[in-house]
Amino acid sequence: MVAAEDQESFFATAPPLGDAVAVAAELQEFIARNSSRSHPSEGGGRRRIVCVTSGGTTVPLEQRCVRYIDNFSSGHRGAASTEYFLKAGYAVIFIHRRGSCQPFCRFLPDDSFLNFFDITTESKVQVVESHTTVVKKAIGEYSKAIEGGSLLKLPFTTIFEYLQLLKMVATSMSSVGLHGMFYLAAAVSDFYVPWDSMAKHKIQSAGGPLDMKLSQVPKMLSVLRNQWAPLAFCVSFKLETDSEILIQKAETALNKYKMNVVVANLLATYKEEVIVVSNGERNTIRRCSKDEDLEEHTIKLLEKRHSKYIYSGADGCSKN
Ligand code: 9Z3
Repeated sequence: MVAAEDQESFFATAPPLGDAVAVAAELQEFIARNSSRSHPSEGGGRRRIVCVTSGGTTVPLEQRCVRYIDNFSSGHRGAASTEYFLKAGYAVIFIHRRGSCQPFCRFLPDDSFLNFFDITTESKVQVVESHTTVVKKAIGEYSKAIEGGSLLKLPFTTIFEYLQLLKMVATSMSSVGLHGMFYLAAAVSDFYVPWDSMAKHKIQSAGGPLDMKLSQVPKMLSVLRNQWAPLAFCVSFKLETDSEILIQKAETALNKYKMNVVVANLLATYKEEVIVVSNGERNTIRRCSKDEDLEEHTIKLLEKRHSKYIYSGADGCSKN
């Protein structure tokens, strides 16, 4: 259990989000507009809203930050999952690390971006013929999501920004009830330097080796489940490097934080395979070829589980 004081002190001492008022207004508007729509899949009902978190959080070592600790995540999982949630009719709040992989941009090359363009004879720039189809498709799908008001993107960099955004989204989504989902794919720091004990200026090397004690980041999953959005369908991720402990750790998270589903993955194989762990069930999802997205199958399975959860009033797919 999270000690309530740890959680309160985290938020009380964190540097406040610069644009909190604007973000809160944007969120309220997004949630109100989407909840008044109907869900396009079979059975209809209220529009479902999912909060997808994506990318790694940083832990600054200095208030005027020169150095920071980072977490492993490109944001690919979250970006791909967002595309499949949109396809399934969900409205998506995409809380993502600044600069990480974005929905509908996964195909863009990291280091040869300019190879996508040509200067035409009229001195205009255009996408090269061989990439036109894929770029057109991506622009079409992205514009549909943005213009249709189904995708809201909220960026973070630090663990402080991430947890404040998650809290803001979760408390705003409590009105969505059973139709809300959290899909927590972001790689979240376990250890951090509390803001009030952090060096104000760049740590100097003249003082010799750095001896630093990190505090534990309060586990917010149980707060999310118990206080912020108690009715939402909650999916968290468990990343391990040791296959011997993966499932046991996923099951512990499932029970301890009362998640509906924990998606377990290993660093060595996370692009090829995930194990979807829920109360009494384990489903291994493997991709057959590199052209296939693991997330397509994962989101289909989660959509079905979420439907069952909604139609049985949360009991059919027990909160554990
Ligand atoms: C994951 O396990 C994601 O699947 C990956 C995706 C980060 C591996 P990429 O963004 O990678 O496609 O490059 N995310 C959760 C990692 C995490 O921090 N989980 C915590 C834990 O394992 C629980 S919230 O303790």
